[in-house]
Amino acid sequence: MNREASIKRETAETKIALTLHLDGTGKSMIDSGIGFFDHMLNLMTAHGLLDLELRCDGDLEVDGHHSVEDIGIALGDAFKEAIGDKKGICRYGTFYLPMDEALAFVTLDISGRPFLVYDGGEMAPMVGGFDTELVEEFLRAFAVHAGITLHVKILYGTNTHHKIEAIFKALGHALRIAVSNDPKVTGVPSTKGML
Ligand SMILES: [Mn+2]
Repeated sequence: MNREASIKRETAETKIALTLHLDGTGKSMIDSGIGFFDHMLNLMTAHGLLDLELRCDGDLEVDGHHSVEDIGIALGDAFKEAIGDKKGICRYGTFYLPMDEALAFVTLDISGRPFLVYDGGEMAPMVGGFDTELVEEFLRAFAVHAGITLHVKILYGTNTHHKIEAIFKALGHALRIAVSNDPKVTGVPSTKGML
């Protein structure tokens, strides 16, 4: 089974085209229009061993909000399509990731029940041209559209670049674990028989 999906999404605010492979090697070609966000998506795909091609032409003359949120939506839609019937997957993924002085915790469930719990703590308002409030907007859009339960917490740290980087790397690792195949799981990993 080829676990991949391509999404084209166009609104008055953003035009997005992306292709996601869940069983990749961590290759990416990403142009979101926001340098710091490209850096974060690159890290997520590299650490998640996903392959991601993504281009977004968004209304950055307004700010980065529409682009970041809509990329979350499109990436979530692609994930949901690519994961398919969820047979044989580990389903849960949990990871602690240190980045120098910062520590991020991410745990997720490919549950079909979209939910985000986010506690990023205090952050500087901007990193480069990226508004740090958009971390939560991206994660919520991704979790809702992917159909996953996602909990993200920064336990401690001081540098905002490090904190956000730790979140995206941890998310990559948690996804990598959750989507991987467990040879002992033959069907859908739920007592209900579906996710
Ligand atoms: Mn960095």
